[in-house]
Amino acid sequence: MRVDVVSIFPDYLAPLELSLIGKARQDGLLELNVHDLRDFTSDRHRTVDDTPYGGGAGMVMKPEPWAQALAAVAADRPSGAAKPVLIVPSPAGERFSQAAAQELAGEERLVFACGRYEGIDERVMEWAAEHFTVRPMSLGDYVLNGGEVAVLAMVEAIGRLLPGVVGNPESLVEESHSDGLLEYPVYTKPSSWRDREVPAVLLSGNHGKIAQWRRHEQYRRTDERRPDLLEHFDAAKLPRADRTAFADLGYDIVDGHLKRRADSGGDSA
Ligand code: JF5
Repeated sequence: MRVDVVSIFPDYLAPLELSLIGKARQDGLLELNVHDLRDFTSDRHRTVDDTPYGGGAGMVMKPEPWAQALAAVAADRPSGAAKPVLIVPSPAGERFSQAAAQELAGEERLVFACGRYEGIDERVMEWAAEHFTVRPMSLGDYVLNGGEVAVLAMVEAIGRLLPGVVGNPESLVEESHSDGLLEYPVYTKPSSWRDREVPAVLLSGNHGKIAQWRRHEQYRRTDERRPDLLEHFDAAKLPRADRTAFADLGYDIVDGHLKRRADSGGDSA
C-alpha cells in the first residue's frame, strides 16, 4: 500500500517512522510519503489560509495550494489503476471505525489531507472527487487543532491490518471490536500480586470454562462501558449460558436482539 500525507506540519507525522508502521515500511509493505502543503503555494509568503466568506471566527485553508498538492500526489498513477481514496480528517466526517480500517486496508493507495484552522475550502472536496474517492472521516466527537494526530491514529489502525505487518494473525481476529464487543480483561504472572489474585478460572486449565468466562466478561464490560454496542449485537444464536449471562445483566432477547428490561437500572452495581 502507498500512503501520502499532505500537511503544513510534516514533522508531526514523524512518529509514523517508528514501531509497527516503520517496520512495515522497512519490510516494503507500506510506502509512506509526507508532503508539505506550503511547497505547493506560489506566493512569496507561502500562504495557505485566508478569512472566511460570510464572516466568523478563524481562518479557512485556501483551495489552490490543496489542488496543486493533491494533483501532484495523484499524478503518478498507472493508467487503469483505481482512484486513490482521499481521507480528510474532520469532526464533520463519517465515523472512522475498525470496519473502516479493514476496508481501507484493502486499498492500493490512500491520501490524507490534514486540515488546520476552521478547515479546507469546501470546493476542494468537490474538485478532488474527479481524482479521488473522497472520504471526510472523524475519529470521534471532539475537536483537534488539525488533522495530523487523527492521521497518526488512522494510519496505525490501517497499517497494522496489512498482510505481514502483525506477526500473529490470531491477535487480529480475536481483538476488540472484531465481534462488536469490548475485550475481556487479561492477566499475567505473578498469579498473586499485592494481595490481588488472578481469577481462579484462568488457572484451572479448563479451556471451555475459560472461554465462557471471557465471553461473559466481554458482555459485562460492554454493558458497563459501551451499552450502545449491545444494541447491534446479534443475540439470535447464543448458547443458553450466554442468554443467562445477559438475563443477569438485565437484558431480554427479543427477536435476536438485546433489549434492556425496563426495571433494570443501567448504572447499578
Ligand atoms: C480538523 C478542521 C480538521 O478535529 C479533527 C477531528 C476530530 N475527530 N476526528 C478528526 O480533525 C482536525 C480540525 C479542524 C479540520
